[in-house]
Amino acid sequence: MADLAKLRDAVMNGNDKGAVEAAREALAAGADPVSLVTEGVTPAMAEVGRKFECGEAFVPELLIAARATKAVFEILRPRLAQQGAQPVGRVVVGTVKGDLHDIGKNLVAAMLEGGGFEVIDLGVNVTPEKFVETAQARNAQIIGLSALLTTTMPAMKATIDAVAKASLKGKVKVMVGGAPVTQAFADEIGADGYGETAASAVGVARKLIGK
Ligand code: B1M
Repeated sequence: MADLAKLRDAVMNGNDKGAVEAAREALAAGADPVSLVTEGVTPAMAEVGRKFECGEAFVPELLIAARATKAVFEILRPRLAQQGAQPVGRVVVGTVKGDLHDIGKNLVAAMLEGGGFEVIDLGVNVTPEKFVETAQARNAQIIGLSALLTTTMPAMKATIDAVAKASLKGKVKVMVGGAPVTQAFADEIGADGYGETAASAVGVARKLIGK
């Protein structure tokens, strides 16, 4: 049984080299790459977020923890992808226009890859038009939108409207998530699916394409 406490501590302390080393050790000890996400990186980032909200951590701590998370994902991504043989579907993911938060979105992208999806990650601050153009050009079945700010949640509705305007409604399903997003909001804006966590996003995406 791999010890993921070292990974969690390294991510929380923003120690990117230590986090990569702990991740490599856990993988060498036989840990499932998905468990490094669900039991390592995710709870560590949740704790950093909690400390920030209590005034026990500040922006620099958040940024170095995010950097450590990214470093771990560089080595996890290919392993997560390896777990699924044929892609079950293709998803375009990104953080919506005006929003620069990408930690949750990166976790979702990695979990989807681990769940067998081919993921096209457009990054942050993505316009509705860019989501639609990419989904069309790459023949994706799902667009996955992440938002962390209440002020950027309307960009989710704008993206759903852009999908409809391009006559893709029903052909390309839109799935939404992020801390301020709820099932009720997803229903209100006409999203096809809502994922509360990165782990649950995989099941939602599979359901959307009938897999
Ligand atoms: Co910002 N920030 N931030 N921030 N930040 C929040 C979101 C905030 C709640 C903090 C607070 O004030 N309490 C607040 C928003 C308030 C609101 O809108 N009501 C806030 C603010 C105000 C801001 C700025 C405006 C601050 C400023 O400049 N004055 C600014 C905005 C910049 C911008 O985007 N334009 C800003 C900036 C930043 C940093 C750059 C410093 C940094 C981001 C670094 C980065 O992402 N690279 C940052 C951070 C880290 C946070 C907090 C502390 C943590 C967010 C996070 O990464 N959580 C956050 C407070 C908090 O949430 N505790 C806060 C961990 C992550 C794993 O969770 O993203 O929720 P989350 O993802 C989860 C689920 O939501 C779900 O899966 C993930 C894992 O289970 N999920 C999906 C996410 N997307 C999904 C998509 C799906 C399905 C599931 O389907 C497609």
